Amino acid sequence: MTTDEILQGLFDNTLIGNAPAVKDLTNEGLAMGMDPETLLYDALIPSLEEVGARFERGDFFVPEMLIAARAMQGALDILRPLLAETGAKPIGTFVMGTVKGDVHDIGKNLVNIMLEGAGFTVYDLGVNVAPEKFVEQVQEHEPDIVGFSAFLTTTMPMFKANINALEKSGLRDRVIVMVGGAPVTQEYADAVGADGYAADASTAVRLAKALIENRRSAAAPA
Ligand code: B1M
Repeated sequence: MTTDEILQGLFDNTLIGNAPAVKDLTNEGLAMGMDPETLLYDALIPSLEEVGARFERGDFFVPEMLIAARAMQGALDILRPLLAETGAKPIGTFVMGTVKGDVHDIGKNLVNIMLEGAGFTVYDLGVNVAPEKFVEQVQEHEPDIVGFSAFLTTTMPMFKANINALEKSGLRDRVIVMVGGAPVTQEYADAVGADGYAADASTAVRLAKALIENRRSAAAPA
């Protein structure tokens, strides 16, 4: 098989939710020396984008989205240790979750993988996380950053609800707030009062490092 055939096979089989084929092709691509990020960004993510486009057109329904997502998760299980570089020095702590009302977790999981690889300790609260749970976990872990992920325009307002809950508990000034997810924009992040927004996992890692550095240098004695 050529590398192009691996990428095409991954795209096609994710699209139809053929999880065993996606796993086999992922392993085969890696055995051929293909870069894990190439498999991810040139085949798996574009395939889920196509799933979304078909859902919007009414060609796909929720079950098709679900089996495509499961096929993608299988590939991610294989790619996870490879995407997370090892040996990075501890940089900071992150509490992360998908907001209340939202069960999309693939994007969040990818961000977590990259954060862990860059040396962050990540506490993943999972999906459908209520504001009270974020508050409780921020209190418990005292992270540098709390991250909210949302994939639905109807759940994005939970960013503001979460920030309000942090404010009410007196925690807002003690933690950096980052937001992200497919429908989120910088403008929206600014409007709800988040400290940072990233469109993808690599940008999220770069931004998280920069925000922590800024905060630490602002707190350091002159
Ligand atoms: Co859903 N879904 N879904 N879905 N689904 C979308 C999001 C949708 C855009 C599809 C479409 O219409 N084109 C649409 C939302 C429309 C809108 O709100 N405007 C939609 C809908 C409508 C729904 C339901 C309402 C459908 C229904 O029931 N009628 C329903 C809602 C369920 C709920 O949450 N309450 C639903 C359900 C599902 C499934 C459960 C079937 C499944 C999710 C499975 C899972 O996640 N375990 C699913 C899927 C798979 C999708 C699509 C096809 C793919 C999403 C995905 O995982 N993409 C999606 C279409 C799309 O997004 N184009 C769709 C891959 C991922 C890697 O995406 O955005 O590149 P990407 O991730 C980036 C960034 O987002 C960023 O980094 C990631 C990695 O680089 N990022 C952050 C993410 N979080 C971040 C946090 C950060 C920083 C960056 O800091 C904290």
